[in-house]
Amino acid sequence: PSLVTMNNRRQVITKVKLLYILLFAAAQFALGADAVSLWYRQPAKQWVEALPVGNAHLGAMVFGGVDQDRIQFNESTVWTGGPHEYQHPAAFKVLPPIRNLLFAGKQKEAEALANESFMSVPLTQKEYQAFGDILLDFGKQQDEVTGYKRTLDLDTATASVEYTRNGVTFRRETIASYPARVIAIHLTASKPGSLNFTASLKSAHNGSTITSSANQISMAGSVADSAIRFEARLVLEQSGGKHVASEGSLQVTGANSVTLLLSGATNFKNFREVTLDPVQLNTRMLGALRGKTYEALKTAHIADHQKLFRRVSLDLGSTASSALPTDERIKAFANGGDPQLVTTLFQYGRYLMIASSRPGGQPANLQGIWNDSNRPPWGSKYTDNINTEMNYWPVEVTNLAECHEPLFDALKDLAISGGKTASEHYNSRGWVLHHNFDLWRGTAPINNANHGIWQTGGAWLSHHLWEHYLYSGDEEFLRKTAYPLMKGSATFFIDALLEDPRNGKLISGPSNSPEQGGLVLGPTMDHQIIRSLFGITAAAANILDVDSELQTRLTATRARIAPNKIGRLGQLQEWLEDVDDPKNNHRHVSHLWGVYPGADITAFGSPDLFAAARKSLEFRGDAATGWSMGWKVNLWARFLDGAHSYLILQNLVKPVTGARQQGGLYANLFDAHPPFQIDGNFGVTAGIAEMLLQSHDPNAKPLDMTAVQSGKEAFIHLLPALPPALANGKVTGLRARGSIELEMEWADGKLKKATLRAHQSKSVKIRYAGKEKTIQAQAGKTYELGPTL
Ligand code: FUC
Repeated sequence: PSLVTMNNRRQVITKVKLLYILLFAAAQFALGADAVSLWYRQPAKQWVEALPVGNAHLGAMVFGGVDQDRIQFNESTVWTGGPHEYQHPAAFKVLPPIRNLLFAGKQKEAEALANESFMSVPLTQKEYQAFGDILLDFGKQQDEVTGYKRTLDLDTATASVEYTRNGVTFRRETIASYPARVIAIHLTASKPGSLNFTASLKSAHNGSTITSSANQISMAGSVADSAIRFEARLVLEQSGGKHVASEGSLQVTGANSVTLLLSGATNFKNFREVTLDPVQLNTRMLGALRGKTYEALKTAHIADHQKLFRRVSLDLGSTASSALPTDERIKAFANGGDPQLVTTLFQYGRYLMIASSRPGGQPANLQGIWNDSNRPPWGSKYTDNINTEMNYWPVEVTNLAECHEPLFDALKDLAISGGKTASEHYNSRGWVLHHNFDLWRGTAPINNANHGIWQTGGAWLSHHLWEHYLYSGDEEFLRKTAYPLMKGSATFFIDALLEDPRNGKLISGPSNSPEQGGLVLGPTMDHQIIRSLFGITAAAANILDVDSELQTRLTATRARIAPNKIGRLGQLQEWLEDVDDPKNNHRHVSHLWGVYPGADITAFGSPDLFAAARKSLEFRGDAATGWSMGWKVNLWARFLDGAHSYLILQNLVKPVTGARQQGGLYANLFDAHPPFQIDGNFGVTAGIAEMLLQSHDPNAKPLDMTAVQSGKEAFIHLLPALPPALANGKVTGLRARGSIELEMEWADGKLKKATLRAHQSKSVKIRYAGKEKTIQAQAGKTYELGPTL
C-alpha cells in the first residue's frame, strides 16, 4: 500500500477508535460508573465479597442478599481478655546471660533461656472478636429478580442494593454514621405497602440473650472467659403497614419504607477499666435519634464523611474497563488499560481509614474494624513490626490527619504499660513496645523469642507523632502529646543500647530483624529506627527549647550506633554480619526501613547506601504477601522508579488464589495476605501518593539532621516516580511535610502545572525532573509552578 492509503487507513482507524471511546464514555455515564464506587451484579456469597461500612466504633459488612440479607457487624472493643499487665517480673535478670550467649554465637541457647524467663505473661495476647449479624428475611420467592445491582459509594459512604421483583423495585441503603454512632439500614419499595420481612439479630457469642418487644431487639451477652460485656440494639421505624415483636425478632408487613438503627456498645472504658454500662450507652445513642428522619441522619452522615473524603481528588482518566463491575476489573487489570481502578484503590484506602479510625475510637487493627471470626488470623490485633504502621502511612499525605488520633491515644496507653515492661524486662527508664499489642495494651515480648523480642515497635510508632507534627506544624501537639512520648521511647534506648566489645559501637539486643533469622544482637532495622528516633527527638526538644542536656546526649549517642553496612554482594546488610542470602525472598524488608518509611538513606545524600538498599530489594523479588507488596510499591517510588512501583501494584491487583505469599484482592477490594489483612490496602494508597509526591529530604547524608529533617524547611519533589501507565492525571489536596497542600496536573508523563498552598511561612525547596528551586513561602499564599519550575 502506498503511504497515502496507509495514512488514510490510519485516519479511519483513529476515527473508529474515537467513536468507540465516545460510545464507551456514554455507556459509562449511563451505568453511573465512576472512580469512587465499587459495584457488582450479584449478592456477596462470601464475607470478602460483602461491602464494608464503618464509623470507627461499629463496622459492618453488607452482603446484599435477595431472599435473605446479612449485615455482619463488629464493635471495636469486643475482644477476649480483660485489664491485665503482661510484663514478666524481674525478667531483666536474664538479660546479661542472654546477651552473652548471643555474643558467643549460641543463638539456640539464648532463645531457650529467653523463652524460659524473658517472655510476656501470659505468652500470647488477646483477640478481636466478631459481634453479630443483622438478618433480614424476605422469604423464598419464585419470581425472577431483574436489574440487580450492589454498590459501595465511597463518596457518600453508602452501601446499597437494588433489584426488581414482580414489578416492584426494592432498594436498601446501609450507612454507618460517625456523628450518630449508629448503623442505619433504610429499606424502600417502589410500590406502597410492599415491604414484608422479618428482622433478627444473631450473636457471635454463646449464651447471649436476644429479646424483642415493641419496635426493638436487644442482644446482650459477654465474650467467653473475658471481662467484656456487650449489648447491641436494633430499633425499627416504619411508614405504613405494621410489625409484631416475637421471639427475639420483628416481623414487618405491608410497609412503605423502614429504617433500622443498630447501636452497639461494651463495658470497655479504657485498657485498665471495664466500668461502662453498654445498655445505658445504647439507650443514650438511640435516644438522641428519636424523632429524627433517616434523611436527616443520612445528610449529617454524608456531610461528616465528605468533610474528610473530599479533601483529595484523583483523576487518572477512564477507559472502556471503567464500565465493568469491580470484580471483573480485578480479573482484567493485568491486561492493562484500567488506570481508573488505581484511583478507586487509592480512594478505597482513604475510605477504609475514615470508616475504621476516627477520634475517640480504637486504632485500625489488622482487619481495620471488620472481622467475622472469633479466631481471626493473628488475633486481628495490632502487629507493629510493620502492619500497624502501614495502616497509618496514608493518613497525613492523603489529608486525613485526624484519623491518626486513635493511634496517638493508643501510644499514650502503651507508654504506661510499656514503662512497666521497660523496667521489668530491661531495668530501663522510658517505655518499650515489642512486636504486638492488643486492646489491653500488652507490650511485653510474646509468642517466641525467635521473633517476639523485637525492641523497636514503640520507637517506630513514635515517628508517627513526629510526622504528624511535620505535616501540621502544630507545636502545641508537639509539646503536649508528641514530645513526651518520643522522649520516653528515646530514653529507653539510651539505657538499653549496649556496647559491642568488638568495636565500641552501640547496638540493640536481644532483638530480631522481623520475623526471620531468630534472636540476634544489632539488626540493621533497629539501628536505623533508633538513630532516626534520637535525631527527631533532639530536633523536637530543640524546637520546644527544652532538655538541652538530653539533646546533647541524644546527638552524641546517635553517632555511636552501629552504621548501615554494604555487604559482599553490594547489598545493604540486614544484620551486623554479612550473611544476607540473595535468594531470600522473605516478605519483610526490614533493613530498608531507612529508605521508607524512614528517610535516612537518600537518593542524592547517600547514593552508595541507596544503591545497596536497592540491590537488597531486587533480591527480595516482586511478589509477596499483600502488605509486603504495599511496602514495595512505596520503596520503588522512593527509588524513583515509577515503572517498578507500578509493576508491584500490578502484581497486587489480581484475584486471590489462596497462596499465602501471593497477595491479591478480594472482590470487595480488600487486600489479601492472604487471608484478608487491611494493611495492604493502606500501604497501596500511601504508595500511589508516594509516586506523585515526596516531601522528605533526598539530599540528607547519614547522621545529618538537615533543616528539612528538623521541620524548619520543606522539600517537595513533584511527580518523583510517575509510572508510564499513569501518564495523564490530576490530583488535588495531597499534603506535604511543612504544612503544604498541593494540586498537580500532568499529561504524557510530564508536569503541566502544580499549585502549592502554604499553611506556614517557610523556605520550600521544589524539585522536578532533576531541577531544584527554592521559594520563600508565606502562610496562606498560593504558588503556581510549571514544568520548568
Ligand atoms: C507479621 C507478618 C505476617 C502477618 C502478621 C500479622 O507477623 O510477618 O505476614 O502479616 O504480621
